[in-house]
Amino acid sequence: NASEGMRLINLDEDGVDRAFRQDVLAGLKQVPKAIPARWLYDDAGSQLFEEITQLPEYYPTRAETDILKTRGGEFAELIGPGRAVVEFGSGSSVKTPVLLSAIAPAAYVPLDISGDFLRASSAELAAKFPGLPVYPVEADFMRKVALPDAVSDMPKLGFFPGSTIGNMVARTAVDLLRTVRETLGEGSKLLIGMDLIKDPDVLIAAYDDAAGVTAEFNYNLVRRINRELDGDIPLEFLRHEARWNDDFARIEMHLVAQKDISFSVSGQPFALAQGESLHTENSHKFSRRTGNTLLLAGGWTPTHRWLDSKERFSLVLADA
Ligand code: AVI
Repeated sequence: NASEGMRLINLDEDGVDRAFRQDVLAGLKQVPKAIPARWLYDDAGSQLFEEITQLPEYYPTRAETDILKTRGGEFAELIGPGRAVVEFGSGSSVKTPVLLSAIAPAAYVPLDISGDFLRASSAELAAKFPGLPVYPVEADFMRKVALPDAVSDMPKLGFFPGSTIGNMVARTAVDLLRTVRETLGEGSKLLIGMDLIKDPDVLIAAYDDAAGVTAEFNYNLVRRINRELDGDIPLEFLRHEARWNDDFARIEMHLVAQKDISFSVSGQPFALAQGESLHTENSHKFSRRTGNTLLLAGGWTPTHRWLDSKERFSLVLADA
């Protein structure tokens, strides 16, 4: 009947919630238990990530900004003016203006899955660059995106900062790089941030800061599960842990049970034994070679590479 149909349609349209529930329930049934890192970023999580980027231990944001600020002349020479800059993610209020000032682009196209974030950051940027056409596109860039007609004849520069590529396992990262190449087309370039392998103590401090902001970022996922998926996970018995996985060259975030616990999520029962963990994020780190190999596998030929003055982070320029 009609009302039944409406209810079903409403449920179907509630796509995010369904995907969240499905990912969390599937992840809790996995061995070892793991939840995809994308669910860390609700409003509270995005706010906490912004705070993380300001922490003394979290060097990637400062290091990448340092490269952008000091190498503007080289970017201008290698990239040239008149490109449409297509940013994967809705843009940082600091990094994006530095790049745009350096290379004199013909247009700026931020892509983001969150329309609210996208509109706010696009308005801010348009105010800073009054002559620059800005065409925000609300889209999931894990799939090929149709760019606005206005930029179809312009050469493109993809900008993918922050080492966000490192939050994906290699298979997903390669799929994304190939999709990015399809979105941008032949003759385009890509400027991508890749965090570097370094002393594990430095890495662990960056993901387990003294002020406990990264721990809060991790705990926020549990709060979100409890709130949105009717869970009763006892957060007081979970401890944030940043672990260096040397075989896979990545920092992992975990929530480790301090004693045997049982709980339910969406009416389904689960348990964690003492010492068992819920794996919530990977942040892969790269060497020159592993970074280049990943780009090549994704269809991009690296041509130039820059490090910050303390050699903690890399920005790589590649050709499609
Ligand atoms: C967004 N991403 C690149 C961050 C990183 O460093 O992997 C997310 C993050 N997780 C904990 N701290 C920061």
